[in-house]
Amino acid sequence: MSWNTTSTNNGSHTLTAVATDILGVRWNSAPVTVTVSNGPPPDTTPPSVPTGLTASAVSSSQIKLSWAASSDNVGVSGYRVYRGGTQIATTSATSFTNTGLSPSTTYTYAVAAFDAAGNLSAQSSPASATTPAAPDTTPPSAPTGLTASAVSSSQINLSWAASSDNVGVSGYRVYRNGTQIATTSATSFPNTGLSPSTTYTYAVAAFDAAGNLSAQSSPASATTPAAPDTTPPAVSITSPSNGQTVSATVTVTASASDNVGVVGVQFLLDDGINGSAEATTAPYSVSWNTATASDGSHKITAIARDAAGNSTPSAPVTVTVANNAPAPPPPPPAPVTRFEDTDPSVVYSGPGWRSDMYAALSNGGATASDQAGAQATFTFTGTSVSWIGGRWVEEGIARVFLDGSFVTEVDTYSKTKEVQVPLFTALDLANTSHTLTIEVTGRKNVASNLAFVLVDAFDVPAATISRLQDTDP
Ligand SMILES: [Ca+2]
Ligand SMILES: [Ca+2]
Ligand SMILES: [Ca+2]
Ligand SMILES: [Ca+2]
Repeated sequence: MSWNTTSTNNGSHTLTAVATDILGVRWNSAPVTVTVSNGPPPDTTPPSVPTGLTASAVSSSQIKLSWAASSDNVGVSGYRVYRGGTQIATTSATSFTNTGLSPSTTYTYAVAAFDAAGNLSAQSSPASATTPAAPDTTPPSAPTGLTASAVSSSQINLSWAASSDNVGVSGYRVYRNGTQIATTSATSFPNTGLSPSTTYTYAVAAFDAAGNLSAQSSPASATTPAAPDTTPPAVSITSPSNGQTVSATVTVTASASDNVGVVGVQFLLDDGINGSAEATTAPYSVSWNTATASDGSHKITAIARDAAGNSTPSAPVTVTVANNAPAPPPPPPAPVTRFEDTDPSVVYSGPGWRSDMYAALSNGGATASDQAGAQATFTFTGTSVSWIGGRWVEEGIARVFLDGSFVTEVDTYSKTKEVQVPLFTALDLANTSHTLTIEVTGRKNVASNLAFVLVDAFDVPAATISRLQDTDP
């Protein structure tokens, strides 16, 4: 017969064979002692399902898992790790680090426990984690096309072409003469506060969010221009001098200087109405025909300007223009001797002479005639003589003779009454005896009512000698 010892407890057992004969008599054999020794009963119970699974990304390529230990009737041998439903590892620990992952990717894990008999638990609840993006270690491309241009004496503007980057350009560092002076997110930069007439050299480099910095661009240089000129020239007139009397054509000259350079000097007469052409080279001078100005006091001003348009007027110089000979001073009034119409030196001939008496006349009276041919002849000694008469609406035309020679006619008509008027004067006579004859013509202006000619007096200035000659006696 066959004996399955596994149905018997391990240990010592006595085996006895019993025979029964035909008569039913039992005959026992001598006992045999055996020891049953079988292993424990086979384990068919799987471990408990793992719980508490957590997944956390520790880098862009690693996720760490951990979970609570399972239990088992005999003992947990280990755990299977699944990713996306596929076993990727076994471990006896309750944690696992999954390496070699892709960045920015979500992974889902589960674990199951197994025992030594190969019993496998169900999979745990899943846990997921996402790897972070891979760190950026690639710098942007170096900027190209850098240009620098001076826009003023204190500012240079930079611009360049944008760099590229595997992730993205965050900004640019700007270097001047090798030293970083700024960062900017733009592709241009105005560098202000510079010194005039100075050359500056620039470069730029791009950086990304991870702090990777590109190589510097090729350098670009620019030179600031000189500072603008805001200082006007200084100018003064050197000729003519203040107070000088000028005539004909004179040269007007100015001295001018400037921090940069005098472009030209213009001269203005008086209020600048008459400006000269501009003198553009030193000595700054123009020719001035003073006859184009009136005689008398004039003011000359010079205005100097520089290339930047700054200008200054000089202090004015006042000159006296004198092109016309001054009028000779009037001779001192010579004493005049008046001879009345009644003086014996006056001889009347011809018709019609009569006296007119009223206060406005010289010495209160005059002698008049309206008859043609009537003459009054005055004899005197002197170098000049004046016939003193009157004009009115009753007065006519006289003829005047000097030393017997006809000189002129005198119309003594006037719409208003004028008395003691010099009606005729003879000058520059030889200083000898002369006659002055007044002849009544009987004719008259058509406007006049009558033809009277009035003889009121004669004036004879004393002879004057203006200049003594060495030939004079
Ligand atoms: Ca088990
Ligand atoms: Ca990068
Ligand atoms: Ca200047
Ligand atoms: Ca008189």
